[in-house]
Amino acid sequence: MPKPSILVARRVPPAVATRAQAEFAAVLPDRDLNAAGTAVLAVEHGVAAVVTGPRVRFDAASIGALPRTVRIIANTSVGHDHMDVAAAKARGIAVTNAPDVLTDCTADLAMLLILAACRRAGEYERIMRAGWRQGFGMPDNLGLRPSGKTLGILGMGRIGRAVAQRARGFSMQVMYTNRSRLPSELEEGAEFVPSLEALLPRCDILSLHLPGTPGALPIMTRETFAQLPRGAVFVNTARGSLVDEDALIDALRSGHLFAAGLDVFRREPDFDLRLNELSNVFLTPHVASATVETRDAMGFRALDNVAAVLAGHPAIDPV
Ligand code: 8YV
Repeated sequence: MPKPSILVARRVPPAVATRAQAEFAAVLPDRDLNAAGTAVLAVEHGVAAVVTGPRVRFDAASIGALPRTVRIIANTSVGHDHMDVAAAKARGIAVTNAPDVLTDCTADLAMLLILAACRRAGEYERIMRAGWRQGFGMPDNLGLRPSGKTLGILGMGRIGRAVAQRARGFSMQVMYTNRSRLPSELEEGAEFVPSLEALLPRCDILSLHLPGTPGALPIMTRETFAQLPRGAVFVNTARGSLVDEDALIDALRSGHLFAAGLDVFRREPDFDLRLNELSNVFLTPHVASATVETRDAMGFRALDNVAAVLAGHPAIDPV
């Protein structure tokens, strides 16, 4: 029986490409394709599956442009807010994501941003790269001690819990809010706070771990930033759409926020360049999952989903 034809529409690590070619008749362009480019190649090759990721917006029209041969769109990401899942389902296309495999790396990056923002890692690094000659004035350049601080986690799913687990190693007090309280064995020692309004005033540091919801209003606004205590630190490894960036920039400029650590932005990759003018932000280019091990695992998870669906089984990670 001929191997089913699939389109891997984003660059994947060599091990993932090798497996795709071994198991499928895989079309592997050497660049990330946008939705239109994906449709062109999917039609040309009559593929049964598309592997893609969160940088590519698949709205109803882009899904409608895919050929009828497509049975699954497998995302290498856990997030699927870039995709009109209902439109795909209406067309009989399964949509999957890649949960679990990036939990640890995303939590690691959240900790990195917490530490970097508190300890002013970006500023210090820039001082070194400038030759360290300019005056380094105590006490104006002091950071904050993360140990012993109260960390608020907004969204206590897999990644939120992994952050709570790590924060305990830094002797932080961890509080969280979530749609509902978790069973105590999943709470990682964190205290449940029933609402955002109750959580925010208690946070020295706030870290977001909610999924993005297409079209939803941001949860971090002028009002919610104002509910954080003056001098709080804000971290986002979840989605830029959760944040009103004008409000964030104003809170950083005014000193209401001591600092922020940001991996995700409302517009990517052409993020708001006013952030670059602020010394109290530590920025990374949406790389929470970007390790050798995790990117392999994300690609393999997408291929596992493709293999399941094309073999007539239910998807492993349906969304
Ligand atoms: C991205 C992510 O896939 O999984 C998600 O939802 O946002 C990330 O893992 C990755 O950073 C590449 O864009």
